[in-house]
Amino acid sequence: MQIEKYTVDELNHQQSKKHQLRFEGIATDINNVEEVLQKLSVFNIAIPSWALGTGGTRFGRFSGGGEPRSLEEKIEDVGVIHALNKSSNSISLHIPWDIPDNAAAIKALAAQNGLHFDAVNSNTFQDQKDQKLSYKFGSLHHVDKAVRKQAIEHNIEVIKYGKQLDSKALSVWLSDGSNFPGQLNFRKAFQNTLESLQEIYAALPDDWKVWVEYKPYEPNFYSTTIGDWGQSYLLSSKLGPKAQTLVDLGHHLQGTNIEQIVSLLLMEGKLAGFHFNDSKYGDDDLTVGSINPYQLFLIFNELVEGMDARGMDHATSIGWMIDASHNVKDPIEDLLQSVQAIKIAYAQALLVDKAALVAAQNNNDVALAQEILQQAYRTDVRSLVSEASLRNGGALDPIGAYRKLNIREHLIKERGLKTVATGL
Ligand code: PSV
Ligand code: MN
Repeated sequence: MQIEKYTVDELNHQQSKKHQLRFEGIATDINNVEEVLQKLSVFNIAIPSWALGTGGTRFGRFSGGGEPRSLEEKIEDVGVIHALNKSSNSISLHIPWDIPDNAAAIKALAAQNGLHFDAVNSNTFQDQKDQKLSYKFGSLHHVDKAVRKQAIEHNIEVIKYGKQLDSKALSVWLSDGSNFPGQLNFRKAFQNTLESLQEIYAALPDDWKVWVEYKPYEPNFYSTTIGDWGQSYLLSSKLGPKAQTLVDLGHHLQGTNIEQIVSLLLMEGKLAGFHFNDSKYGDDDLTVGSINPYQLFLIFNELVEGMDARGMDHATSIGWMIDASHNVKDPIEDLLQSVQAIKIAYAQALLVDKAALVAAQNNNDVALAQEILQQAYRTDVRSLVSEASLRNGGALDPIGAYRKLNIREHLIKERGLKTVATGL
């Protein structure tokens, strides 16, 4: 379904007085407001093709209605998100869940919706119907060379699909690991993974990257072969300049200082980008900013500082993506909320008084350093995010607009109540 721009404009018009008052209130307080707005307006966050349907747990799945039944409908849903927030101009495909059989037609449909293709993701954590060898005991780290070969070939095939769509990165997450002590020789598992990744690396086009994601546990509960950022960094360093480490916010043990990891990876030029989500216990895949928005702000504070230190373009030099699962919410609403949360954290990080912070750090003025960060974090920047969206032709209040335009009801009418999207 396509959203007519005039319907969004009408809604904006109804809210414009209230917005203007709020925006002017904050704009006078910020020296570089135009620069902040400009940065916000070019900042986009990719949507994963697997997050547009209702997720589930191992205990069950409760369908939401009107879910996309095909890759085409997933692209249309991302088109809806982008039409409302003007901040989600790309989609990331998971293969084989979303194989673009007719790449030219898929690309044309995406372009019609103002979208392009972000990283392509391989999948060697599940067995597919016609697959010869099983990944029950892993894929790229497997003890059997034939299984490793099959997984390598799959990744090379994913690159082939990505090339057809003008993607520029292959994103690899392995569930490889062990469930019990003694099951695995850690060193051999690591070496096998490295050698397999080297073969995949050799198949990358010159202008591509491979993003190596890490995760401490699940589905394996004793060890994961790429379990943390150190292991991923070791692999990406050994692989070469086209390999980098991908940070999924849910892939850390409780209490991990993610902002410090991000800062050091950025310093080394090894930060591939993000899978954004939020969590209270583990890989909960909850809406970004729903549990710990302060941590999200602290991560963005390191990102802005670190990227500026290296002269990097905030919007384009690393990959920004959501990786979440929506078990009880409407996936489109959840994704709209996540994008808003990311933009809010980014806007707050842009407001940090950097010179004052550096001075406070150099003077060991701990209290002042905290005050400076919290001054930015406690600023209500929502009207800045709205203003950026408005100037881009989006909605002042994307979620409100989604509801007022009855989009889910339209989708249910068009697709039916009991549709199921591919993915987890
Ligand atoms: C694994 O938990 C993960 O975060 C990886 O990024 C997968 O590709 C994605 O979720 C979808 O299952
Ligand atoms: Mn992920």
